[in-house]
Amino acid sequence: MKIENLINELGIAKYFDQKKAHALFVGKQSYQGEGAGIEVNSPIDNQRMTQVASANLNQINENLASFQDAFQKLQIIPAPIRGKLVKIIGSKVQAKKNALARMITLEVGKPLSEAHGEVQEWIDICDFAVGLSRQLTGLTIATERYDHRLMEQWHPLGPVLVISAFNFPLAVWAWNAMIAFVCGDSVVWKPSLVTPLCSIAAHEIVMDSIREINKEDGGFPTSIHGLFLTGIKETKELVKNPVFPLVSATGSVEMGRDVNVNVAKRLGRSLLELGGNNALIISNFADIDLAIRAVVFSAVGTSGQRCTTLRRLIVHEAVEEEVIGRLIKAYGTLKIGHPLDEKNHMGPLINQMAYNKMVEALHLAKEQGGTIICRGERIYPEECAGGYYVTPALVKIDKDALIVKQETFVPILYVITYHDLSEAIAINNNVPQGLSSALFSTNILEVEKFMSAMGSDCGLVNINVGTSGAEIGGAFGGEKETGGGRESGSDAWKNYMRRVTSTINYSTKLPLAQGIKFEF
Ligand code: UN1
Repeated sequence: MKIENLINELGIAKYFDQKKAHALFVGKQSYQGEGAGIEVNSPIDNQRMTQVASANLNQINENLASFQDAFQKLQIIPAPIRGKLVKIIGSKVQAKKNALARMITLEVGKPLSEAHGEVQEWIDICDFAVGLSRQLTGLTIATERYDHRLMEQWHPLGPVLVISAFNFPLAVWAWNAMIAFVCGDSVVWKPSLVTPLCSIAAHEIVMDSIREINKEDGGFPTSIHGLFLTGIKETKELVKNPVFPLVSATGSVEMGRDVNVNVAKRLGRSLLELGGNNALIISNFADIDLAIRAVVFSAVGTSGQRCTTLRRLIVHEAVEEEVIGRLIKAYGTLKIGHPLDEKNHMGPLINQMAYNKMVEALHLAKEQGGTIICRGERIYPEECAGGYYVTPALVKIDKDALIVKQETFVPILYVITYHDLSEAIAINNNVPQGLSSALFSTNILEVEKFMSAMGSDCGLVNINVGTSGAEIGGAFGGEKETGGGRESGSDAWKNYMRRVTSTINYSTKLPLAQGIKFEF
């Protein structure tokens, strides 16, 4: 498939038709990048697809005021009308689903079926946000004073900076941006520079949708959305800028720590979705068939490059032999190769650096006493030899090995044995991260224990379901080094608004709270 055809189909060729590609998108205005050029290589074969430019800090700073202006206009548009915009976005995404999925596969290397799933997440969050646009409700609270009313209102917050990672180039931004729009916020997006084409395509869909809604409802400034293809240094400066009351960032713990410190210094709000080091427990009461299916998808889906990827399998000693035997068999049937070929289960790693990390982690695991059950080695599928394809690794290791506490963003699954459920829960919790967790068991006592306050300490707790593949309707995120943020469904929208507590006196007296007397 030719990248040019896909660029045309997504209507973004105009951003590449000059000597330098566009890198700064401020609503319908866009500017050529004055910063360094960025090669866009496909992980499929490591071949260059195109080149884009990056925006430098001067040109970024010159344009920031637009998002503040756009926010002022957006916040007075009624929320259900803001919802109409998101409804149009959802229908345009649906119409371009195939092209968007292909672009994800080309830029990230994930299998086409998973890429379709990612676009579906964008469509789903649009549906969710449209419904939400009529449900941004606040409480009315009983007041202690006569003839008073006490209530909460939720108002738009301001321009939101969204920083997203390479592995979900559309979905994670969409969780943020679609909700932010119905909440009345403008959005500035700094995507991973590994996936610039997906982000330009997404920006274009937002612009087309604004054009369309303005034909009937009018008043939507295009600068409610901006896209900055820019580097780490520039992003660090953006994070410090008080023009963004909220910074929502997805990526490594190291990046999140930096964002957190710099946003906290100016007393802004940050929403962090960082590393996971997710475990799945297979109890002696588990339906093993079901468990094996969940384990394989959770461990090797997206080549182990989801924050929800299963990295630690905690197996009861009574079923350990059976589980390992069946996993070896299942791993042996996996097809690894070109991600556009729908018979393949697994595509490449994102780049050489990821491959190097895999080699290093396997080396350390061995050094720390691990036994390699499935080797995890580089293979060279036909037609895509330059890409970094690997077979997934399975390593039996002690629960206290240091490597098990780290998130390595590749398909390595550590297998740990346990004796009783309390021990398994302790192992589940004994890592710095706290995103996703799962228990396979048909024993209600075990299930309830795992879900209780004394159970898993993660943000996502699954029973007889793998660690990855969360639906958008729930709040997504985790505890500890995962960062504590919650995105997408449930009441995550509250992050994107400011809460006002209002007290109204409809009497002719002025009673003071707490019964205080103050007469003069
Ligand atoms: C991520 O890897 O950052 O739950 C997000 C899942 C997907 C999203 C993962 N819905 O695996």
